[in-house]
Amino acid sequence: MTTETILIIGSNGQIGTELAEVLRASYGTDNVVCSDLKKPEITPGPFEIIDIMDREGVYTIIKKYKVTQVYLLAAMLSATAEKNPKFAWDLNMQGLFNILDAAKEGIIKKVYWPSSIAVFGPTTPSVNTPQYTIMEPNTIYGISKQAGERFCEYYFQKYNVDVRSIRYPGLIGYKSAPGGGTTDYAVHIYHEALKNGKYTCFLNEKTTLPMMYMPDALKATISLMEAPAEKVKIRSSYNIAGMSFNPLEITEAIKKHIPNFTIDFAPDFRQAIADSWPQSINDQEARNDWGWKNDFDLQKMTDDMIFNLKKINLF
Ligand code: NAD
Ligand code: AKB
Repeated sequence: MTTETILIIGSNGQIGTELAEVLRASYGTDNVVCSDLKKPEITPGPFEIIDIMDREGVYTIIKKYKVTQVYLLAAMLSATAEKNPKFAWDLNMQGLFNILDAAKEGIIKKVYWPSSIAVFGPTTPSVNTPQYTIMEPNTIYGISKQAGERFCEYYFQKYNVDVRSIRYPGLIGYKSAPGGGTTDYAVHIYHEALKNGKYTCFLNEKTTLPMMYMPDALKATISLMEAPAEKVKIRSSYNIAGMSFNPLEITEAIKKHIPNFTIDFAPDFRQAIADSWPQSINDQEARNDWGWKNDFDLQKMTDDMIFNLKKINLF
């Protein structure tokens, strides 16, 4: 029987919706408490309204459930953050401090906090980007993630806080909607392909970005959290890679199922964000340290996305 009680903060979002399912399947429904700013219509297990900015409120819920691990997913993503940089910085940083401090004070044992490929910037080598390299992000989201990584490592070194983190690429899944990122097109494209047979992409055709199918991201997250502490050698955040593609390549993969599917392009402000990010990621450290290995490439993900979206939405 598990002795862990897990709190997911930001559980209504793209990752949280799916992470709650897999954590509950493995740790038991009642041992995983979900939380967000609003209560969703369906709550298959314990749910609490939490504003991550409200330190007292967060501590009250942690104590109420005797929480041992927190997965902190509440944040503002790259595209939305550019529209409200000050608020994004406050949310992304204060939220992290509230949880790192709870761990420092010993009221929780383990923290998961996701970083992003957005920590890299235009001066980073963009192909096969290594774990350790130049990092000069020029988006507020990337700046907050880079600062967050530095604080995670600092709290580990100074206060022995067991914090673990992954630099996710753009995540793609069929169970939940993306929440305001630059890579969101790679989810929308499947829905539009099935609904309308065409899609207008907000990035140009040559924009190659690192991406990952949600089952791989969930597998990585849980493997890292369950790895023995001595195997987690990086306490800032780990590079992980799944696949890399541009809008034309995902179009070709979709056309294997929907031959008449067409795409056109109307790049907007998100193009500059995408242009500042790497095209592909080197994840050797994650593979060596805790055995990370992806399962999905572009075509395998596309086959699964289309199969499941058809099943769910009856397109
Ligand atoms: P999302 O925007 O879909 O979900 C975030 C959730 O946080 C939302 O449900 C929102 O209501 C909640 N939230 C916002 N403000 C809050 C507050 N003050 N208190 C409590 N909850 C609040 O985001 P996501 O895609 O699920 O991402 C989760 C984390 O993973 C973020 O840190 C994000 O930066 C990171 N990440 C995501 C991706 C991706 O492609 N989805 C890639 C890299 C990193
Ligand atoms: C975004 O586009 O903001 C996210 C990310 C890669 O961090 N999907």
